[in-house]
Formats: sequence, structure tokens, C-alpha cells
Amino acid sequence: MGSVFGKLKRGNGAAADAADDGAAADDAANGAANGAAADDAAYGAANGVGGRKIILDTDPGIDDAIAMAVLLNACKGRVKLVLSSYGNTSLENTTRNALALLSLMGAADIPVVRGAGRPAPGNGTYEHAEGVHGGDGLGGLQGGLLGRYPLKAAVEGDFLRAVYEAICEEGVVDYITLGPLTNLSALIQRYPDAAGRIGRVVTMGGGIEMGNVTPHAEFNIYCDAESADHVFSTMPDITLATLDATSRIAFGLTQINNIRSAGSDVAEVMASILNTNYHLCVAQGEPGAVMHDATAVLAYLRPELFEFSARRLRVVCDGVRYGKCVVVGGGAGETGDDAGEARGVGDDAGGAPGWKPSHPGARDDAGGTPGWKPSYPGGSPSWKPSHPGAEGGAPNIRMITDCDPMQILNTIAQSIK
Ligand SMILES: [Ca+2]
Repeated sequence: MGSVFGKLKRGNGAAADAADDGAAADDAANGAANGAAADDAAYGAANGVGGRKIILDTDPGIDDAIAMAVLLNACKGRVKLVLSSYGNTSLENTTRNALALLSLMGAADIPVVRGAGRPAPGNGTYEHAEGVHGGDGLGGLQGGLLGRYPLKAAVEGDFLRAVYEAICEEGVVDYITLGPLTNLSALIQRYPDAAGRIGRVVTMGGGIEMGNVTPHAEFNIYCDAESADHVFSTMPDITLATLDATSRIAFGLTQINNIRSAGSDVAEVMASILNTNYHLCVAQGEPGAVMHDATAVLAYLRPELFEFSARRLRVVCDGVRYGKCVVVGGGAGETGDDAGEARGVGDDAGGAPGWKPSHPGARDDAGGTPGWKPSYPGGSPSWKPSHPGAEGGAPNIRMITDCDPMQILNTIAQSIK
């Protein structure tokens, strides 16, 4: 079958150092000079949804931190709340990191709601990714550079209710997920009408032709594949940045140093965590500091920088392919073989010779924690995804199929100085 991502060949982010800021001039003019209003206006004109308030569901996380800076730089006033999630590191760390990053970015007035600390009951395999994010999720800066910024308290308790009420206040919101999909799946199970109050879901997750935890699965999806499958099958309008696109968006050291040279507090912190991330990523065989989450945010803010294809996806929820995303609709001529995989056909457990996970250790942790209790009220221990007919509906996922990595990197760099 033809490759969904055959066109993703314009270049590699690691090569960005060579040309670097010269090529960024146009983007700088667009992104910095014209600013958020122009971006939002363009987005609104193209999509008819500009100006909505945003729920940011995230597990910071280094690339989450960069993504937050990009989003806040463009439309700080539209971020209704930040919802933390377990993921790259513990929920305690991700929540603290979200608070510290908002303080750094002059946005401490945005509430941080403490979300799920584990996959939904019976789902997933929880495994942090501290190998590429550092023990605190931010390359060790939690008590360092970031330690100087005062922290407000997170919103504790019934987080699903808190998020639902925030959504209802706005009528319709957009919802950006940069971590596991546990929070969002739980939200629309508890409050089914919430699905209709979310205009667009924007997600970093999955891989069609590659994984980073196993040969089949990307980290965010692998954490809780059942919740991901539920969201992909339920939500009507999803913009998806998969590994196939994001793994090519990687900062090199020259670009990181250029960001630092801007001299602002934000630039100093961003460059420091990127520098740590660069060395951790390269040690794992990545081309540089890979900007998975920031790419997803940019696909929301600046869709004109990307090409998309409409798809339907399912997520394999058992066996060695656990967490694999499979195209089951849309994209003419590219559904046949993958549709078989979605039904569990096929048994190649290995993947490519020499393949190495970029999140080492995840494959060894297949079990849950005995005695674990759900971290949020309303979770159903017996719930299993069952979405008959999902394959038959109209394509609901706009998946990135092409972009210019250099242009994306330069646009991100201009947003975090
Ligand atoms: Ca993330």
C-alpha cells in the first residue's frame, strides 16, 4: 500500500542549524510582528472557529513547555484553564511544572486543574518518559531556573466537574491534548454533552508508520490506548499531529543557542530545557530536541503551514500492537491493510531490526499497580471501549501529512523568545 506520509521528505529538523534564522525572516515577520491577532484571524477565516476559549490538557514535559510558550505567545487570553495529566513524569511533577511555566510566562492567572494521575481503570500501561524529559519532567530545572517563580495552588478535587463547568461557561471551547487522552475520555464519559461543547480537539499522539515506545505505539497513546480509541471514535473534529510528522521537527544546538541569545527570561528557560532535551533525545537516537507537542499547537494556530488529510482512526487495544493507530477510513486507497490490523490481524511482534524505543523501559512495564484506585470520581472500573460503526462514519480526524520542518522550527523559535 502507499505510504500515508510519503510526502514528508522536505528535510530534517537537525539540518536546520545550517540555514537557521535566515530562512525564518518571513515567519518572524508573520509570527512576531503581526502577532496573535493576525494568526487568530487567519485561523478563524480558514476554519470558522477562531476566538474560542481553549482547554489545554498537558503533561509538562519539555516539548509541552515549548508548546505552552507557543500557545500563550499567540493567544494567552484564550486559555481558559490548564488541565494537568500524568505522562512524561508524575502528576505531582506535571502539575507543578504547569504552574511554574505559567508563572514564568506571566500567565499565573490561568487556573491549573490537577487531572488524572493514572490511566483509566483497567486501561493502559503507565510509564513515565523521564529518559527524555529529565527526572522532574523539565530537565532538572524545577528547582533551578524555574524555582524562582512563585507558584499558585492547583485546583484540586473533582477535576472532571471543574473542567465541565468551565466549558459550560463558555458554551463551546477548543481542547488541546498534549499528553495521554485519559482526561478527555473520562470527561465525555461522565458528561456526554461535553463532546458537543468542544468545537475542535487538537491532539499530539500516535504514529501510523512508526512508534517510540514500541515499534507500533507512540507514548501518549500507549499510556491509555483505550481512552485514545474512545476519543478518536467519538469526537467529530480532531486535528492530529502524529509522530510521522512531529519526529522530524527537531531543534539543533545552534538554534537552541539562538533562542537563548534573545535574553528574555522565557528564552533562557526554554533554551535551557531544550539543551537538556537535545542531549537526552540524541542519546536515544533522535535527530535533536524533538518538538512533538509544539507542532500540534502550531497546527492549531497556523494551519496554513501544514497539509492535512481527513481520516478515521482506531487504536489497537490488546496484544503486541497495543497503542497502534490504524487508518480505517478516509484517505482513498490507504485503508485496506490497516483495517485488517485494527481487527487484530497480523502477529509481527518485532518491528524493524535494530529498532530502539525512545522511551526505554516502557515495554517492560506491562502490568498495572495492584490495589490502585481511580484518581478521579466517576471512573468506571468495568468500562471497555465499544464503538461499533466507527469505521463507517465520515472522516473526523485532520491528520498532518506534510509540512516544512525548517519553517515549523523557525516559527516555534520566534514564539518562545
Ligand atoms: Ca506531552
